[in-house]
Amino acid sequence: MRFIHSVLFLGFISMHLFAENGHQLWLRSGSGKSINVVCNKKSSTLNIAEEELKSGWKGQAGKNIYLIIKRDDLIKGDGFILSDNKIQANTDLGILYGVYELLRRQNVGDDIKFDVCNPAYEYRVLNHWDNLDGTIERGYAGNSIFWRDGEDAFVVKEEDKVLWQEYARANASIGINGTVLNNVNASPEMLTHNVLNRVKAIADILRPYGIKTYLSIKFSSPSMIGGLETSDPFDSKVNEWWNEKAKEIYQLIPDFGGFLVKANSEGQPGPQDYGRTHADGANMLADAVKPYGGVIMWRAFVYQTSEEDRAKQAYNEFMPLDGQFRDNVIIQVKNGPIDFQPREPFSPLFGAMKSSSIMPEIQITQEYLGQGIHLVFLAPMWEEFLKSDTYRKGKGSTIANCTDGSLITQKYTAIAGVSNIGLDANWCGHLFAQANWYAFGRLAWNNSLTSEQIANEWLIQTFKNTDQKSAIFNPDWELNFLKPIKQMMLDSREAAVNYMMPLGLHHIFAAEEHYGPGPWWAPKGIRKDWTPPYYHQADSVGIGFNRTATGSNGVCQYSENVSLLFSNTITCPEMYLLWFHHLSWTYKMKSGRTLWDELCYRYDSGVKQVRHFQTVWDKVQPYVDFQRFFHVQRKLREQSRNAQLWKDACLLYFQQYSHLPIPYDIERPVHELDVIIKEDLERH
Ligand code: BDP
Repeated sequence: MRFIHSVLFLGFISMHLFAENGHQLWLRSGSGKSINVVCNKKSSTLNIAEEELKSGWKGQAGKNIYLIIKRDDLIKGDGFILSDNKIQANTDLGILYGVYELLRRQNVGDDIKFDVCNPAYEYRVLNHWDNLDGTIERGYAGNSIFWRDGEDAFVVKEEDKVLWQEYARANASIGINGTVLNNVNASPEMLTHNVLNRVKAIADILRPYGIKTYLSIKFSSPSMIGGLETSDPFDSKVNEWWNEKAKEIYQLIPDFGGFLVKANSEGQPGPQDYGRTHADGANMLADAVKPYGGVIMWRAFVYQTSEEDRAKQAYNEFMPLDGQFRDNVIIQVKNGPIDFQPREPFSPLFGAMKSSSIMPEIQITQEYLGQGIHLVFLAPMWEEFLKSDTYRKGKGSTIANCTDGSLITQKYTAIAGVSNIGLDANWCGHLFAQANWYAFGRLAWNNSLTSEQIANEWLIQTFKNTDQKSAIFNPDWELNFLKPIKQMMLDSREAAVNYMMPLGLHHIFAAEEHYGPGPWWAPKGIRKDWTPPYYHQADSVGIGFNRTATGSNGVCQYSENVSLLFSNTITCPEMYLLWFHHLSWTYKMKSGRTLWDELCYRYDSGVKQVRHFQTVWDKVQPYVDFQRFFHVQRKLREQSRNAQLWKDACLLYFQQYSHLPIPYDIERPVHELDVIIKEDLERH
């Protein structure tokens, strides 16, 4: 009876907390106290800085705050020096970033003391995979905020501008300073007049917030829309076409960032179609944007043949070209050698290319991590990646150090994140997916932040009630909300790895939608390296992809220390074991269990973790408004059902090869393998 009573009581409280749809993101801190802002310059960016301070100030009422543009050698790029009553920067944008940092510290309760804050990467760029018809490739939060189909496709409406401004503000508040407005699988139409005019309209709104616009281009644009017979980078007319196109764009958008290019990858055209190299193609474009200060972000996501281990191909293609790229080309490399899997070791290109600027590309949208349904906080994955040691210059040559200019000088330092933003009221589909957008920006600014710090900041800004009147509903908020929910976020990525593909398994999804389990999925006629059996290699002996010297020898692409580490089953971290080794079902794991048993326990623990997240979330109901509470509750229920399906599907499927029992202290599968497969085939 008491229990029912308290459930009703908790329900009652949360119904009365103000409903929120999540649109305000982490910027919902409410009104501030009075403040006196003194600034030695005027500009639209500085106006924003001043307004933000005036509306969000949480410090002492009536205080004087000085915004000072004055060069200081301690400040790099758009960095700033923060102190109790002063923000100093070399640029207007530095001041704006300083203001956001000051307000964040006030909201989060961090110290505001003398601090020099410089960005880790100079270019901190979102990649939108948005199509001109408004759909988004791998988007799980509604249609594009930039593009739409129909008669009004190119009309710039008031509501568009409002949204773009909110978007710009959110990005600036976490230090993002660039955005690629369209899909890497680019339409040639992107470079036509109407579209470029709309790009200009977007750029005009983003500019005061310090966000530059970039476009993905189709390499064959000269022949597709320019009326030329070829798009060969060695053809002078083709060069001329790109030069003219660059001129046209820069006339509209003087601070245009440059082009992002996916070439000779997954069927996209590229220089190799004309017998030229990636460097030839990239250099032609680099020359076109060079006079205006533009850059080319050239993607290394290539795997042309299905004969060679896919994990080796980017390295094989790009290493011989090292040193041949113009200095305004940046090679954009996905974190792992395959494709944004729940867990991958780092791509061997990091720390290997010696004479090219290299930038990491990470995926914010959760294509392979439960999409808009699963609660998966990605900062731990990115932290793991950034801290991976390449041994490029001995121990401690982390990816972070190798890419941010601190260990190796690069002409440009940059990082890209594939966006998870769409027209959904809460921007990201899942409320907690906002934390991934937030984490990307924060890590791009400071790549040594911990996941714990980021989760802490995000949770306080997103959920804490700053409204005095609701303070009554916040007793022990830190203990009862912040602590358990932060822990849930920090555990969520490992949970997903556990119930999807533990111990180094990868790419065992059903079909191309990359959502549910499909270790069996291998339709006739499809490229082998698009099918899960290619990756898990399960047979009567064991499971895993042998990338050691006795297999594809993918390990040899890493530096010697790393290669030795991964090659040896004893030293290879268990999280990568089946990525590098094909091992027998009875192989002894560090836990003392057999590989088969360990696999079963991992899948089972993943399911248990999600079930636990449900309880954790239900318990915080008194601290969350009903709209956001029920939104997350429903998503977690679906995630639980999915996790169970992953476990059952994978264990029952692999059991056909291992012929071993699922340990008896593990809960039995509740689905039938034949039914799962049948339903899967019907769907795809
Ligand atoms: C894969 C996606 C595909 C993208 C491709 C890419 O499945 O939709 O076009 O990456 O990054 O992850 O180019």
